Amino acid sequence: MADKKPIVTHVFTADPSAHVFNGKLYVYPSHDRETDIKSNDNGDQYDMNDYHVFSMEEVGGPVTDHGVVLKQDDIPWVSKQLWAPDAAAKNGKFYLFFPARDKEGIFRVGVAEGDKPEGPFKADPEPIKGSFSIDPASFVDDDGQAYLYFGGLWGGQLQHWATGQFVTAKDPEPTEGPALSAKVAKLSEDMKSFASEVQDVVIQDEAGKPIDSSDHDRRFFEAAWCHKYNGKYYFSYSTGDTHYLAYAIGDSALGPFTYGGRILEPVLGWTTHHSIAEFKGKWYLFYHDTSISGENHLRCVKIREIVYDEQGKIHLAEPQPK
Ligand code: FUB
Repeated sequence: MADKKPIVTHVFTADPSAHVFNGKLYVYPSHDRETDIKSNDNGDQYDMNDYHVFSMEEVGGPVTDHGVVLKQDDIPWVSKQLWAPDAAAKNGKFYLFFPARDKEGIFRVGVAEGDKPEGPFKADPEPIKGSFSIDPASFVDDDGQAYLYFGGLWGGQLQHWATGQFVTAKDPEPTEGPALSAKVAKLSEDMKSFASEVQDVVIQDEAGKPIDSSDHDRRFFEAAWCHKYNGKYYFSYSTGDTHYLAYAIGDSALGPFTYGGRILEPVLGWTTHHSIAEFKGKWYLFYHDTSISGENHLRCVKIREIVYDEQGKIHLAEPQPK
């Protein structure tokens, strides 16, 4: 079985967040670009400065590039690095959530509003109050309550927020005890602020013990996503330096979530990042790899079908090529 083709090849795309709006499938990715910045564990080479939106009527059909829908120059608080975004719809408006470094170099999450799923989007002049770190992922529950998940280790700075304040330290990711957690907060009705305290997304093992920080095959690293299947909440994420996409299942959008397994084995390239969405009766995994460029920071988005077994476990519909 040959590997999947990228959804587009005329620009580099990564970190795909997929949603179905008005019967069409929309993908909100990062827009990777060439840079002279040297690669490092801080992710300085991921030096993106705008977003495109893509849409399609069918998986595998033609993909429309809606062009630049938001750019760094139009966001007053941003200094650099427009990383992995997500989108949401509420009350007839569309919202783009995005992480970027502020003028002090600290990652925050911003929000931009638009009238159409394909944008354009206008950013609020300040980041969401109380937001920090990277990789925002929104989830609007059946009762209309919206949530924002976020967080990412290493270059994503989550380890600097263990005390609730930004603390500079050389390598503060813990090596024992419970792993650092992704974060989640309820969003306000207008989607522009947090309507609850920021709390930990706790991932536990089958015995109810939080995943340990030494367990790099299962601990949260970055790329949070939440979706609902069959009344259960699925929190999925990247394990970072072990390069898996993993998931955990819970009874509430706020968790706790019990580790359920892996969705995807390592892809070409260091990062792995995804979203999951249902479209026309099938479920899909949206992910990226570096198959076009061979460079970690120049990625391309792909789509694979996933299926659920009777226990609610996630499987790829077709095996992943080695
Ligand atoms: O695209 C920049 C960063 O790389 C994302 O924020 C992470 O999830 C990783 O994919």
